[in-house]
Amino acid sequence: MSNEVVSIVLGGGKGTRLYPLTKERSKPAVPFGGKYRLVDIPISNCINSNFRKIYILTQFNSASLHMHLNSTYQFDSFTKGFVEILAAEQTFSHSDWYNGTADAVRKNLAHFKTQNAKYYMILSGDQLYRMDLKAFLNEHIKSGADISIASTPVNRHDANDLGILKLSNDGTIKDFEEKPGFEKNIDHLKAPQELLSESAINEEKNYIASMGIYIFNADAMHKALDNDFTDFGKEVIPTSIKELKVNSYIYYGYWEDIGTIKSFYDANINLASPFPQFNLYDEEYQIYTRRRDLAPSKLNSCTISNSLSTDGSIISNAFISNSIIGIRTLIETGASLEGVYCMGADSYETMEQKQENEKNNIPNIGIGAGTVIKKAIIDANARIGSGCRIGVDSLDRGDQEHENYFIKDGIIVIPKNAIIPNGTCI
Ligand code: ADQ
Ligand code: ADP
Repeated sequence: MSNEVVSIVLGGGKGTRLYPLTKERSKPAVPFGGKYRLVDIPISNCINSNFRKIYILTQFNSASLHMHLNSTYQFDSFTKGFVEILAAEQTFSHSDWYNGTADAVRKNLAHFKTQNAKYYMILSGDQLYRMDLKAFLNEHIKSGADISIASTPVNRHDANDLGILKLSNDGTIKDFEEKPGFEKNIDHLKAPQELLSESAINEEKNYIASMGIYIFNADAMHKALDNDFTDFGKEVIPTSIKELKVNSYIYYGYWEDIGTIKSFYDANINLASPFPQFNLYDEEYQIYTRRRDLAPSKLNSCTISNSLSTDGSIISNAFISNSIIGIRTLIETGASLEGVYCMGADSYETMEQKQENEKNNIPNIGIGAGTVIKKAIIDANARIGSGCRIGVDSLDRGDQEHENYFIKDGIIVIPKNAIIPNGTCI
């Protein structure tokens, strides 16, 4: 059965919501959890469910995405698995970008058809969850539906920017409203109580929202895209509900959209809390990533609480709380980090490079001595000088864009390769 499924990960539109993290890389390649990349989450869900024919649709194919996927996901020659990037800019017949999710899938149908799949599993590239996709497929087959939508109970507030399903008592979808907003009365979309779990009822999660994860029978997909619809949520799903049998599969586990700077930051920092909502330590259902063979982290006289420190870091005399220290992060003596996601570095600088930096008055890659940082994302290879104060003194946390830093939703983002001179205050 596993070979009959082609999984398609929607790897991002223009990447504006996660900008500037997507400034120099495609969204699936954005580092997550100190050592992973966003794309590792949907791919791990597929692999753990034994679905190994995986395509990643992305607007542009960054070198780091390519390297990451090539060096991480190699299946042995006895399985028919692959992870392949289909980037908009690379196709021969279409040089333009994908105009939405449905357009992205349609433009690649020729590739998918070569697999003779019976089912297409469409996954979103910016969500944090751990789901048994095989159970989802089994339910889809059992229901006899043409299309199944994975869904989850949400409250009225969260219903605002999600696709809301109106279910009949047998779980069939009768109506669908994409992102109803706050103002509209959507009482008529409330789920039948008998379909909801007790905890959902107690938490007033009365609406069933689409998780943007779909299973299509192959012929239903070909039919549903035989038009010029550009988007699944806005057009394909609402139309299919009228013409095909569309079912809902209700999932009750943790599921979070991490497609904005705020949700991305919160989800990362939450991983470091004592009882995180998403467990990275589940060996049965692990999240895979590139095996790097880096040296252990070296922690010299540090005070560290509620934080994750990943491989290859060297941290001296630092105070770190509620933070994630990504691979190869170098933190100099006396630095203090609170609520910081530090993505780390692609490589260590040599002695010669450091001497050259000094000559040119450029800080080394990492965090300089005595620097204090609060509530920030420090992207890869950033050079933060010594004695800087970032997010400590300034009260203005309104959205801003500067050459070397951005503020979005109150979170300071230092972009990849940025240079922050000694003594800078942000
Ligand atoms: P959104 O997540 O807002 O809502 P969309 O912007 O279409 O929908 O994104 C879905 C996924 O596709 C994301 O991972 C996104 O990055 C990616 N994507 C967007 N445009 C793309 C493109 N041109 N090429 C490739 N990938 C692209 C959807 C549904 C809602 C549902 C929510 C759940 O429409 O009904 O409730 O997901 O998060
Ligand atoms: P990152 O997670 O930032 O990509 P990696 O640990 O994967 O870092 O790789 C570190 C560096 O090694 C990358 O910047 C890249 O230049 C290089 N690298 C990784 N994989 C390959 C590869 N397959 N071929 C060539 N260079 C690679």
